[in-house]
Amino acid sequence: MRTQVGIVGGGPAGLLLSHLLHLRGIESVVVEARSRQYVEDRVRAGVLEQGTADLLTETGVGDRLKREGMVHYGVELRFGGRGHRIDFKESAGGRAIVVYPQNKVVADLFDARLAAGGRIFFEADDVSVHDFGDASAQARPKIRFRASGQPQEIECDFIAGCDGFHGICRPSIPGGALTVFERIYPFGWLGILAEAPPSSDELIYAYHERGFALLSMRSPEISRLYIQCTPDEDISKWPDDRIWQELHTRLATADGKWKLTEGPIVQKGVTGMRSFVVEPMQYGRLFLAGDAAHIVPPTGAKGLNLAASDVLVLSRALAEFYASGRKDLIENYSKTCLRRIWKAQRFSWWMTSMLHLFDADNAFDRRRQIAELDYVTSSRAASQTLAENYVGLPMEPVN
Ligand code: RFL
Ligand code: PHB
Repeated sequence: MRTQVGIVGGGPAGLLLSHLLHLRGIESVVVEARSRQYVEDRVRAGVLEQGTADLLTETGVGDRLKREGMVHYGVELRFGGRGHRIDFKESAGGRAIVVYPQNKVVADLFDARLAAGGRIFFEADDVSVHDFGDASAQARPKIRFRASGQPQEIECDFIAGCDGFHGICRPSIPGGALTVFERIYPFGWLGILAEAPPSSDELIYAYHERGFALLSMRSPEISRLYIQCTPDEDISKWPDDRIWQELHTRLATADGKWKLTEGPIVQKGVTGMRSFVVEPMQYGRLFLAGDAAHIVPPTGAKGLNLAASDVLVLSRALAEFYASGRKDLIENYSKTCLRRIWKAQRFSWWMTSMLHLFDADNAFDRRRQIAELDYVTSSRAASQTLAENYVGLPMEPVN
């Protein structure tokens, strides 16, 4: 089988890339290791930057997002038993975030691709990539895999590695061609999905001496909540009652007036936290995008948004190549993306460092964190910095 762009991975990055390429008249085939159901049921991100939401809307996959997405013009930082609102209207030029779950983004993209006759292989086994190394060579890149037990080969002009952090594309690039920048944090998040109306209209990021807690949501009926835990926390030690108890403690206000609404917990899991970037994000005719190239700790809510900006840059570079033969945008793909990625890395690291307990015995660090939170919530300049980054820097770097 032949196509222009072979895409490994049918998560948000791969599907959005396929969709954007289609709108520019470029053919692609998506090869996904899992079933559609599995990908759609995976509980992941919840926050879209304004730019990501606009991109989905402008490219025709925003109908449900418009109906069901919850537009938020602020977030709360809670510490010392008090809430402090960061107002995006005032601090981020009226821009906002949209709370809309990643699984719905993925489902909307699947629907759009399949309705437009897009080709997606699900449950592909033994996926491998070949002949992508030399951008000027005659041999065309290939994706090989097995689907329903049958060997398949896709020959293409370019391969997009959108197969997430544990995918095969990044490790297929010869050792020595890539440099890894990484930081692993000494904690993780225990996340739950609960059938309980969110106890706040906006997200609450809470700093507490027992550790960080986050109140988020998926819909007016479903809450998404997280607590800081150890990176290898044993979930079996966390019966529902213990989770609620910890959430009540960490989110409590000093006046006792704020109430956390409980409900049946329908999903729970532990996520490790890391910051990771690989440079460059391309090798010959293989381009890495999304989590395949970088990971951020979830505190800044940036992962999905970075996946979207990567594939926007890549789709424009490929469109320019096919339209005019211009290669400079493709050659600069990694450089263009990395400018935005490093700013999101910085922001995610900063939010993480400000809000988590690193070392319970380090009183200096805790005083410093409180001072930082106090500063961010009382200085106009500092709250503006948080707001501007949280709602999202421009999707493509501005010179
Ligand atoms: P994905 O979503 O991991 O998709 C990769 C796809 O590739 C498939 N795959 C393969 N396919 C073929 N062959 C192989 N060998 C393959 N290996 C893997 C996988 O099955 C999968 O379908 O990466 P992508 O597309 O780059 O998207 C990235 C986002 O999923 C990720 O950055 C976000 O979920 C991160 N994230 C958040 N991002 C936000 O922007 N806002 C948030 O609020 C937010 N919250 C979160 C998050 C991630 C979390 N976890 C679980 C890590 C909260 C959490 C708890
Ligand atoms: C979520 O709703 O899952 C979520 C929200 C904000 C974050 C991370 C995750 O920073």
